Amino acid sequence: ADTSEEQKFSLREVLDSFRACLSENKEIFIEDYIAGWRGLVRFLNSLGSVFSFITKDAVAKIQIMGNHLKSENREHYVTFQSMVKYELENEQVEFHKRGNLYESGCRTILRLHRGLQWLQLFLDRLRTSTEDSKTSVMCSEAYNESLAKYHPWIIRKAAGVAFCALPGRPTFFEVMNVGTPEQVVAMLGEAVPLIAEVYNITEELYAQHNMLDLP
Ligand code: 1Q0
Repeated sequence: ADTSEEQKFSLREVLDSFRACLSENKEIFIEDYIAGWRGLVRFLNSLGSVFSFITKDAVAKIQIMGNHLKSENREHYVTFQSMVKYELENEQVEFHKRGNLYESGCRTILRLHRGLQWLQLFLDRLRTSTEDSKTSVMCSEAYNESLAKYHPWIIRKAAGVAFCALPGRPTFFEVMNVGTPEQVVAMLGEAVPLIAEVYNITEELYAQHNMLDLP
């Protein structure tokens, strides 16, 4: 097959990864979750270099998790649940102050998890939007309800600038590479509850272990 075609983003494959990350007994597979994030980053990068300060941090976190997946401890980094158990038992989680465990899987996933909440809110707005809705407005509303509360002023400011560079809804739908606007909306109708489920399971796991504020 033509490789340029293979590398083309499609929301479908991101959706497939997030679907595959959910196990039957509601555990979350790290490898598929990270694959979902790789697809999202690829999408955002295809929209232009204004977003590279956003993707840079996401890529760094994907890389940290990739290292865990390849490490000698990889047997513990299969699901979020096994990772949490392993890192807690081996004192690999810092609860009060950021120290030298910057590469802890738990704190790293927590950052992506907060990003997933933004995604869920944004995609839901996109799903219910009309032709003349502004992506930048939907994006910043979703951001203000999620990630913004964890970011200092300077990042919020820079994020606001980046949002203004987002393409309009028609272009956005096209780049998603799913089909007609109706097909995009149908796909989003599938994506939103799925992402919400992944988000809710993670949120509950982190809450159980008092890990929602890891530094
Ligand atoms: C389309 C625009 C996407 C905007 C997403 C919100 C971006 C918020 C701005 C994030 C700035 C990141 C700068 C660094 C932040 C870190 O300090 C922070 C904390 O980490 P640490 O190690 O310092 O404690 N990191 C984070 O908060 C991580 C945030 C990750 C969010 C990355 C979101 C990237 C999303 C990409 C997907 C876009 C797909 C759009 C639509 C998809 C349609 C199929």
